[in-house]
Order: sequence, then structure tokens, then C-alpha cells
Amino acid sequence: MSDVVSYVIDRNIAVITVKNPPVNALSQAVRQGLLDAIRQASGDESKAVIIHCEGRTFIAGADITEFGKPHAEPLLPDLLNEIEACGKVVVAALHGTALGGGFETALSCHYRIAVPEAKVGLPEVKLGLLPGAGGTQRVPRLAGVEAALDLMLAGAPISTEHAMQLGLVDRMADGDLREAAMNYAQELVESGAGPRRASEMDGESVDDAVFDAAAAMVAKRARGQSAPPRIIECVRTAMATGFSAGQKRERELFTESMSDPQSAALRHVFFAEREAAKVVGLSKETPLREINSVGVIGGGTMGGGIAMSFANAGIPVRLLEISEEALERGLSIIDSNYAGSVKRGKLSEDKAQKCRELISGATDYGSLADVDLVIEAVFDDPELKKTIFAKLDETCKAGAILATNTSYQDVDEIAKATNRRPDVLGMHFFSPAHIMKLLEVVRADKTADDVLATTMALAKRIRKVAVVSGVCYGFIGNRMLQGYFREAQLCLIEGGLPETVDAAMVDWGMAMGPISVGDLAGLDVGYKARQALPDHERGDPAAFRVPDVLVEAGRFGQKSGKGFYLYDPDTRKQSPDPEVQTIIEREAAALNIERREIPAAEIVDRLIYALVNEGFRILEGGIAQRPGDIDVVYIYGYGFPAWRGGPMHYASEVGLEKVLARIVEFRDRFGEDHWTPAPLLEKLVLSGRSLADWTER
Ligand code: T1G
Repeated sequence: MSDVVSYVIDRNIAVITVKNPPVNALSQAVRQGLLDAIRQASGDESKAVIIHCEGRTFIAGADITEFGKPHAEPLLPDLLNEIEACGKVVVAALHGTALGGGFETALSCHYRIAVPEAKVGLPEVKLGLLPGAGGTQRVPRLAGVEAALDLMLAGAPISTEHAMQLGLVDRMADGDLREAAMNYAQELVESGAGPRRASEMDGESVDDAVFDAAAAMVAKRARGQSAPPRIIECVRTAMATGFSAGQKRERELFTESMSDPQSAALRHVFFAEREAAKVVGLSKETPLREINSVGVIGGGTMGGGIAMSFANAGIPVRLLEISEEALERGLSIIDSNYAGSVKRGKLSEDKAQKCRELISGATDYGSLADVDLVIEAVFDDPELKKTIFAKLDETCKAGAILATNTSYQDVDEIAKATNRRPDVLGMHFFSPAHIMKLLEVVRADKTADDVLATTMALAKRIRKVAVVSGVCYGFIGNRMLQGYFREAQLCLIEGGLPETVDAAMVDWGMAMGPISVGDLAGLDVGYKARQALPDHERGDPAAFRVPDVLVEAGRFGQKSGKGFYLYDPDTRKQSPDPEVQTIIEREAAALNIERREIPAAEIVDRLIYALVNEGFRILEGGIAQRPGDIDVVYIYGYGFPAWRGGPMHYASEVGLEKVLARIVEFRDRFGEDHWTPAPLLEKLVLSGRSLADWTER
């Protein structure tokens, strides 16, 4: 066959084995090997066929690295139709994660056997695509329309047990998978079962209301995304027409999705997230330190969430607070978080209990003497942090990693409070820390390579998406956020209202509007930070006059029941407050600002290009390793729509020349304090280059 697909006959059964590490992706060579193998099996003396894979997983999908290149024969749908048409029983043997085109390959086989811990799924929607190799046609015929829609619209993998309940997997393998598949194939031959083709099954007739309900759900939950409606259209066609007509429609819509900018953006994010885990210049052979126990200092919202992130990964945590009372408060936050996760079905009662038992409390630093890693998560006061790190330096064992969860402060300065600067770095979690996936790993000037490598590996272990940042005020995300929030406030005082500024950004795709985010985080947080700065460093008074007036009136946001909006005390539902409109108009007048109607497009461009402009400065300053890292930060930490690829990908899609022109227009209208174009952006545009030309530093 080939070096990626082998073929043997064992006890009269043709065994086709795929070996294409790391995930047995369906590259052209694998597809050709499978085609040659199934044709050979159709013509030789074998009685049945099994298809299985070596390595850690059954085929995990089409080869995404081939996307965007000219289609190479054999096309996957044609290959799978040929596998299904085989006159002998074909059994797929599944382990690991049989996803996308991999699961579609299994569905084109006549029977499926899987190990208990295998997962199967059709995650194409997460790439802005749809199952384009018969999945939209075979799954409804095997499992019914509603299950098919759930599987393809959520894109989440399901267990072997669940797949068996749906009729997508026939047998659970115990012991060696290959042997179990051989025995199953023998059993089928001896029973005279014969090939069972999904394409020959009739679909169930369902009421149109099922599809309408799915369409309504995606319009809400996947607002602005183009792939989900295409998936619904494919399944609707599957049930209304025969298999070949349905597959023709699937092919048309798949081709459409492949050239959709949303898919290009989502594929960019897929690879950017994995690229972000790689640190330029750090050898893959860098030895890692053992992390088997963690200390967390500070049992507030952040400390509690951080403690849970480690406990949920099975790592014991010691939570340190300054008093028994504060400790009790911290532990009760954790208890209620776990109760919430169980209530929402995110964790079983048993799993929550096991995780909770891994978190113990203490009030003395001595209890941290033997932990492998300490994460300080106290109030963002630099002096307090230095005091804590000096104490940790005295207390913790040699080799312990000391991390600060600071959102803004200078990690180099914090490290100087110790005699072990190589062991110090930043681990900036995002609230709520047990849910948000982003982790900014802040590399201080003396952070040792093995400390950095250990932390990056640990991030994967606690299921976080890690991005390395250099040291600057606000690192990557919060530094860029300042311009974003500044423009939101300026648009507000220049003519907008909280609900119009928010609506512009939410309609564009942001998970939450900037004004609502301020109310959620607490307007008093920014207020205190500004009060700590000398007047000349506080920035444009027009950009914070209104929030300051609200804070001074006791309107902190959700936490106080009112901020820019009013919040229902029970449901926390927000509603506009005419009093705030009066305040905005009054403050605008006091600043001689003549309010005007601001188009949504202007709001979007000012807020997004403020992010982009600062992103270019972060790149040229070496704070971020690559543009994709910045995209990952905004998608996983700030609710930026993944189907727009992140701020830097979005700027590339718009065209850097257009972005620069719009920033220059804003500079001419609003002044160069806020709108001086980043030199790197100007340089790329002047030299006719794009971010794709970005060279790693
Ligand atoms: N194609 C090419 N490379 C892939 C790949 C794929 N499908 N999946 C993973 N890789 C690479 C990845 O870039 C990384 O490379 C390495 O494998 C390990 O991945 C027709 C059109 C399978 C659950 O969406 O979800 O089929 O960084 O770090 O955490 O209808 O990878 O080492 O150089 O993620 O253990 C549908 C995508 C495709 C599955 C493993 N399939 N992959 O997770 O390892 S579209 C998917 C994953 C499709 C058909 C349609 C995960 C994983 P490197 P990793 P992991």
C-alpha cells in the first residue's frame, strides 16, 4: 500500500491500518492508500475488512494543512462512497478521537466498534465548515435528525456509550481493539449479516418545526456565523431527497464554506492556538520541573478560581489567606462555584467532591514550604506583592516556582523582591479563573527557560490556552484594552448611549458590549487605578469623566445594582437608566462637547482599530511573539468573535492599507494622542507587506 496505509490479510480478514502521526489526518496519501486498500480487499479472498489506526487516535479529520490548496484526488466523499459500496462487511475500529472526516470514514463503514474511552464527533462547525464527506447525510439516517443536528451544530465530541445509544457505534471493545474488531468481523460474517449501508437507509420524516427550532437556536447562540445554517440546510435536504441528491447539496454548501472568510478565520485560530504554545528560541528538550502541589495566596474571586483550575486537573492546592475568617470566605466561594458547576451539569457531584477535597486552607506561610509552585493572587498593589514575594523567598523550598497573577504590575520589579529571580514569572488568569481558558504567561527578564517551559506545559495540563507575554503595563490583553475602553467612553460622551455603544459591538460579534463589561468588572476598579495615578497620567478627561461621576455617586456596576445600567436584584437583568443619559449629557456640556449621532460603523472601527494599533506596538516591542498570539489572547480572554479570527487577523482581512487609512483619518479628527499610527503598521503598508510576512523575533 504505502508508508501511511498498510494492508494484510489475517485469518481471512483484510486489515487496513493507517499510520500517519500525529493524528492520522486524512492527507492525500492516506486517502490514496485507503482507496487502493479497499479496492484490493474488494477483489481478493478476504471475507471481511477492518479499518483501524496506529498511534494515539483513529483518524481525527481531514488534513487541515491541505485546506486552501488545490483539491487532490481522491476526494474524501468519493473515497467514502467507495468504502461503503464494498461488497464485503467493513468494520471501523475506533480509539482516541474519531473526528470530522475521520468519523465520516467510520460512518461509511458498515459497522463500528470502539474502545470505551474513545470519543467521536463532527467539529467542522468550529472551523466554519460542515461535515463535507457524507456526514450530514449518514448521521440523520443512523441517529435521527435531532441527534444529528445536536452533534453537528455543537461540534462537541461524544463518548462511545452515547454514540452507541444513538446508533452511531455498534459495539464497545474490551481488551485489544484490533482483536476485538477481528472477532466482531468474524461474527458478522458467520451470522451472514452482510454490508449495512447508511446511505440506503430511509431518513425519518420530521416536521419542519424541528429545523425552524434549530435555526432559531443558532441565530441566538451562534449569532453572525454562517456555517450552522448551512448544516441545517444539509440535514433538511437529506431528509427531503435521496442520498445522492443530498450529498450533492452537501458538496455545494461545503465548497461554499471552504471559501468563506469565517472558515479562514477559524482555521487561523485553530493553528494560532497551537502555535502560541511554542516559545521562540526555547528548545523542546528543555527539562521540566515537577509540579505536584500548588500554593495559592489570596482566596478572593481570582484565588478561588485559580485554586479550582489546579484541583480540577487533579493537583492538590493549599489556599493561603490572612485569617481564618478570610479563609472561610474563600473556601465558601469555592464551594459555591463547585455547586454551580454541578447544577449546570458541567461536573458530576462525585467529580466536584473529589476536586474540592484537593483544596486545603491555611493561614501561615510555613504551609507553603514544600509546594512546587506558588501563585500569588492578592489585590493588584505592587508594594503588597513585593512584600509577599520576599516572604515566599524565605519560606519556599529551592526550585519552587513563584508566580504572580498580577493584571498590570511590573513582574521584573516583583521578582527583585526575591533572591531567586529565575524562578519568578507571571501567570495572569482571567476571571472567572476556573472557567476562562486564557492564561498570559509573563516572562520576566530573568525567568529561567525551564521555569517558562514548565509553566507552558502546566497550562496545557490545567486545560488553559497559554500565551507568552513580555513585561509591560497590562501585558498583551489589558494593555490593548485601554484604547478599546477609551474609545467606548469617547463614543458615549460624544453622542452615544450605553445601549447604542454596546449594541454596535455586540452586533459586530463581541460577546459583550464594552459598557456592560465595565459594569460587570466594577467601575470602581478603574476608578481606584486612575486615582492612584498622577493627574497627567490619567489620560483624556472626556474618556473617564462619566464613569468617575457614576462611581462617586455609588454606581459601581452590577455589584451595586447600578452603574451605566440598572440591574434587577434577582435576575441581574440590565436595563437603561434615563438618569445616566442625563449625566452623560451634562458632563458632555461641561466639557463643551457637542453631541452628535455616531454611526455604528464608526464605533466599531474606533474600538477595534484601537486594539489593532496597540497590537502592532506590542509586536514591535517584542511583548508578543507573533500576531496570532494576540488573536488568541482576544478570542480566549475578551470575547472577541473567533469567526473573525482575532484583532490582527481581522486587520489583515480588511487590508492593512485600509486600516492605516482609517487610523490616519481618526488621527486627523481626534488628535494624535490617541491615534498615532503604530510604526510597524506604517512600515508594513509602505513596503507592501502583510502580517503573513511577520518574522518571529
Ligand atoms: N489536520 C492537520 N493537523 C492536525 C489536525 C488536522 N485535522 N488535528 C490536529 N492536528 C495537528 C495539530 O496542529 C498539532 O500539530 C498536532 O496535530 C497535535 O494536535 C471533510 C472537512 C485531534 C483532539 O477539527 O481537535 O474533517 O502543533 O495539539 O490536544 O468533513 O488536534 O504538533 O505541529 O491539538 O491531543 C475536522 C482537529 C477537520 C479535529 C488532538 N477535525 N483537531 O488534540 O493535540 S475538518 C478536527 C483536534 C474535516 C470533513 C472536514 C485536536 C485533537 P503540532 P493537538 P491534542
